Amino acid sequence: MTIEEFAYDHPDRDVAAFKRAVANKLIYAVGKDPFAASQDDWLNATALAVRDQLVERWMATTRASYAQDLKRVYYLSMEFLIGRTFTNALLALELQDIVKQALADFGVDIAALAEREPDAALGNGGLGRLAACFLDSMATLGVPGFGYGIRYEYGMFRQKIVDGQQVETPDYWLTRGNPWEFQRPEVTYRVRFGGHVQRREDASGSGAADWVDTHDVLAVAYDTIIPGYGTQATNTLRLWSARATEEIDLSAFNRGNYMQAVESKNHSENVSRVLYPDDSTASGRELRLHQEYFFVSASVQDLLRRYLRTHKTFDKLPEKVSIHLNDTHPVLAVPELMRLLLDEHGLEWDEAWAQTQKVFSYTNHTLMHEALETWPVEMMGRILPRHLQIIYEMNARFLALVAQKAGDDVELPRRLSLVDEVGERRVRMAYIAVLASHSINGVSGLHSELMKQSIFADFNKIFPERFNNKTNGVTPRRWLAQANPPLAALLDQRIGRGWRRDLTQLQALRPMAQQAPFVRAFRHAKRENKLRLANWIEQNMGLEIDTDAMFDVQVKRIHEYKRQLLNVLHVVSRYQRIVAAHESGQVSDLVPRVVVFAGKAASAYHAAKQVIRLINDVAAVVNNDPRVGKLLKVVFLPNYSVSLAEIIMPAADLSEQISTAGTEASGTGNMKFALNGALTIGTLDGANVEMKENVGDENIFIFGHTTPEVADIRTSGYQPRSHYEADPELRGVLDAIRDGAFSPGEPSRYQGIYDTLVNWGDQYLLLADYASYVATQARVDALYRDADAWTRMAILNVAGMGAFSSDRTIAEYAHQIWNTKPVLLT
Ligand code: T68
Repeated sequence: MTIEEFAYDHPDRDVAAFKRAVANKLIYAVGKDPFAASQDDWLNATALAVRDQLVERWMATTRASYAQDLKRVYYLSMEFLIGRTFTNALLALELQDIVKQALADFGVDIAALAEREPDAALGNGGLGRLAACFLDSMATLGVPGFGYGIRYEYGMFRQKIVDGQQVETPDYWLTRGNPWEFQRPEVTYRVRFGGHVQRREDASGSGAADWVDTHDVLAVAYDTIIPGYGTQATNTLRLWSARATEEIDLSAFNRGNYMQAVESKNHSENVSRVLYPDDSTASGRELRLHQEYFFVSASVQDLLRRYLRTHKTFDKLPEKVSIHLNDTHPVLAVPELMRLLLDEHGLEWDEAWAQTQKVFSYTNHTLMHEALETWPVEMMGRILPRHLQIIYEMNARFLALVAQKAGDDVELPRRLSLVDEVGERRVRMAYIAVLASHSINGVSGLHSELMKQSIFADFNKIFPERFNNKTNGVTPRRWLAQANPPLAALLDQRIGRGWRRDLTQLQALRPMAQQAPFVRAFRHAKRENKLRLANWIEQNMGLEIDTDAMFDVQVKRIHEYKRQLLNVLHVVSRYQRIVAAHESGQVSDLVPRVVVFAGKAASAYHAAKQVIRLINDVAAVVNNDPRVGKLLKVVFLPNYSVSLAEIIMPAADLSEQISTAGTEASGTGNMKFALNGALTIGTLDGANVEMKENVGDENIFIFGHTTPEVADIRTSGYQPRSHYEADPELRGVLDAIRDGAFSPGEPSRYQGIYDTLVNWGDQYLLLADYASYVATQARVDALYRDADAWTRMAILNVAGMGAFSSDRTIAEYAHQIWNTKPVLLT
């Protein structure tokens, strides 16, 4: 029997067949008697049965892409924030109903099972989640793509809130096994560190060298199938796990030092142990450099091996291989490819460099100076001596070229050098990315412009043709079809099912905003989603909330530039108004709101942790003040994650996207909210600008200073006190925070926040945007009072979100950067 016959003999596409498949997995793969099986056993068995069906597609796709000799895209990313896989796989296979029924026949509730699956939280935030949406879109569009990353044993930390403060606990997500991955012990590469470089004896001037006396770690592949939606096409996410080259250090063992023998093994395997939980900051730790090199070395070795299976020379490398750098974290892939071409495959420098430049492309995700990665020359020379040499050589050749173009600008070579010579010498990773890539993109129109004007201004003069924009997007499968069943069902009924693969079909909703029955049905769907979140909050936090109140939501990493603190100031102003009205015998005319926050702070980021604490302190006071009643509730949902976002996004009425203009590269939460029928209050920052263009100026609440205005305030000298003094309400808010109104046990707790905002002037100009923010919030209230007008606007937001599918983004990458063709499947 051929594999096809075997596979298609067991299509498992009816309930009875699927039940047999699950029972088989439970007994023979999980090893459990159905009578003794736990929920987790059922989940694993069902996942394995579902996975079988993906495997068939996977093999067909792999075979087709070899047969068609297609160009492959390798998406290198330190982070893939996938979340759960079970429901997503069912959606891709259109198996929800069959699996639900099959499990029900066994007395197992599919929803409860799905809840047991841990999130694969192998990322911090936007950058990692974007990579996950991109994998989904690449598979859906048939782009032959591989994600390459690290199989962290510990993902993003779990956040607990203890006495109002963030406490981090480890996320050992593999405890109960991972039924979705295939371990590939035969796909193992040696990754070398340390040692020193010897000029190769026989290498007369070719530049090749030998890297010797290294300390080595093995990289073992683990593959996860990434299914496309509405296609047989699948892709692969290949994550590397570190293994020691020897199980134990024999010499230590023979000396009788067992502990030391095991320690060295542990040391090697630490490389893939834990995700760095620092978002938007460069962390200078040595282990991070090891991680970066570990995964790019394994990935580049792997993709070269795949290429060499069907090619004898490297002439066609750029025709068959595209390597995309998701931010600078994988930039060492550049000197690694050069090293392999020069030292292992004997190419001359010019030839190797020409191919390298055609292969690489790079996405920048931040302009913040503190987030731009640099590594001390000393450290790089110690850990990666050969790579440092190659970087020096790249730099010397580049600066020779720059010198020709510099003219009177004698400072230009210093500014453009790959090595920052000021103070401790450091390698500028972003500059290597720009120099080695044929395409450099930002992630929103505004961000891409600012990128050319600021951090890469000099490069933009030399290589203007390399710079471009690719506005981010989100996958409609997870962020609408899966997360929002009530709205998805309504859309299916009114505009058909095609939006899952072509999000622009949402346009058809526009006229329906004027149809009363549709408006009612849309509001009904929103209400169901609000109830789901309210239930979650009641069950997990014991807090009862009113689903008629406006759900005003800000969920994202906690960072000063994102200005959760501005939101808190507004919350406190509402609280004070409610109390003042109450004290004077009136009832406030404010619209009832539930203000929801969620997000993690980097463990060492004190200012962000203080914001979390303040939110919780404010919540404790507001939620327990009998004068407030239903008019205001403040909720900080602990442990924000992909699966929690799937509950939150559909339930929001108002989406807070309030970063200082010019700081948020794009944002993707902004898109998820609007796609699920929330209205946005936001600054003209990141992709908010393009959302406004797509939904119409009148359907979004824009406030605050623009990017050029922010720059003007900064150059002319920001005067926060003038805002404080001019606005009595703002003063009341800040004084209350300063004087311990929300921290009575420790009145000075928030003196620092006050000083930063009022006396020192924070970098993100909170007070400069306060008046405009609060005035705009009043307009939001006014609209919410007219439920039909609000819902009409929400519908128009959904209708305008077609452009923000990650399918559109990936189609642009594929056509304009990677130049790949889709796989054809019969
Ligand atoms: C985010 N960046 C941007 N960085 O902030 C966001 N950084 O505007 C954008 O929408 C998103 O990328 C996708 O383009 C990040 O999320 C990180 O997570 C990060 C992680 C490690 C080191 C530095």
